[in-house]
This record gives sequence, C-alpha cells and structure tokens, in this order.
Amino acid sequence: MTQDELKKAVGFAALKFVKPKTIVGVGTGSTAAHFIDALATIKNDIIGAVSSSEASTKKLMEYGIRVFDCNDVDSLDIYVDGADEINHQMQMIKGGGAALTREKIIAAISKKFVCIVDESKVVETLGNFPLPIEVIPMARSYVAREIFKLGAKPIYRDGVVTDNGNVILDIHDFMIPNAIEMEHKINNIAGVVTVGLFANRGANIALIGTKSGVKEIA
Ligand code: ABF
Repeated sequence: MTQDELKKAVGFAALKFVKPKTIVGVGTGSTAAHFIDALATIKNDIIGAVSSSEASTKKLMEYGIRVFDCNDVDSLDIYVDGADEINHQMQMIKGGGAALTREKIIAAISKKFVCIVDESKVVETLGNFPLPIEVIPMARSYVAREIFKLGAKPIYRDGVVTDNGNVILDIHDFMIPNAIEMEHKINNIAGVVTVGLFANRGANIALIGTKSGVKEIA
C-alpha cells in the first residue's frame, strides 16, 4: 500500500466514531482530506462540521456539508485530524500545515480527539519533525531569540501567513522528551500565539494506518 492509501484507510476508519445528528470537528491536511471524503458519504446523517482551516472549509462546502462558526458551537463530540508526529503517550506535533491555532481551539472544545495517521508518523520521542509555532509578526525576532536559549534552531517559514494573519517559526534540532512541560514553556513566551505541541490535550484515540491494517489505540 502507498502512504496515501494508508492515509485513506484511516480517514475512512474514523467514520465509525461519528455519531448521527452531531457537528463534527474536522482537521486539515491530506489525511483529514480523506476523512472529509468519508464524511461526505454520510453527510445527510450529520448536522455539519467545524473546520480548522479555509482549505478544509472549502472542501466541506463543495460537498454541501454545512460549516459552523466555532463561536456558535458549545462543544463537539469528536474532532478528527492528522498529525505530523505522535508518540506512545498520544502526544503530538501538529501544524505542518500552518493551521495549528484553529486545530488547538477545536481540540479544546471537543470531547474526543481522534488522530488519524499513517505509521510513518509514530515516534518514540517527538521532535524529528520541526516543531511549528505561530507567532505575532512583531514578535518574530524576540521569540526566535528565546527559542535559541532553549538550545534549538528556529527557522522562519518564509512566505507563509496563517489564516489568522500571523507567521510561523519551525523549531529544528529539538528532541522533546518532556512535551507537557515544553508546551507550557513555549506558550509562555510573549508573542507566541500557539505552539504545535498537543501534549497537555493529546489524542484520545489514534488510528494508525499500517501495511497490515488500521490499528486503533485508545
Ligand atoms: C494537520 O495536517 C496538521 O496538524 C499536520 O500538520 C498535518 C498533517 O498532514 P498530513 O495528513 O497531510 O500528513 O492535521
């Protein structure tokens, strides 16, 4: 199976967690895009979706799935999204697609986070994938200096402006054995909007696409 077939398998496997007559939290990226394709097959059974990016909103609307403003929804039963890395504690690095802030907000209002990944994303220790942080533009240099002090290498993601009008720094050379502590530490730097560590609120369920089928971890 190709990597995309593994992503498709988990995208469709996540459908079993969607309850009828609910609003579903929908993520961003190529794996989440397969989940949207899956969701379209039951679109008449759900009320609609809250989406983590303009790109996913567009795809949902093309399928005729109603997209709700996050402010109009108190809580979501589930949020289904991909990740850049996930460890065995269900902690994740997210934000490779620059949608981390909206993803964190949707995760916060969701009862269950269902993470859908192919097996290449499963790691022992987070950090091989550069950790994205969304930063207020005027704080870019200050935040970069603070990240240097943590012993890591921040690289400005040139030309990328987030859906919220901010910029992204990707932190390279930074293994993260203590993800909860590091999430708090980076969140506390002035000018940081969101760090792409999802440790404090990790996934509840992981669906992992492997060559021998979809593995479910809860
Ligand atoms: C989003 O999409 C992210 O948080 C993560 O950066 C990315 C994963 O993308 P893909 O599914 O294309 O590998 O969920």
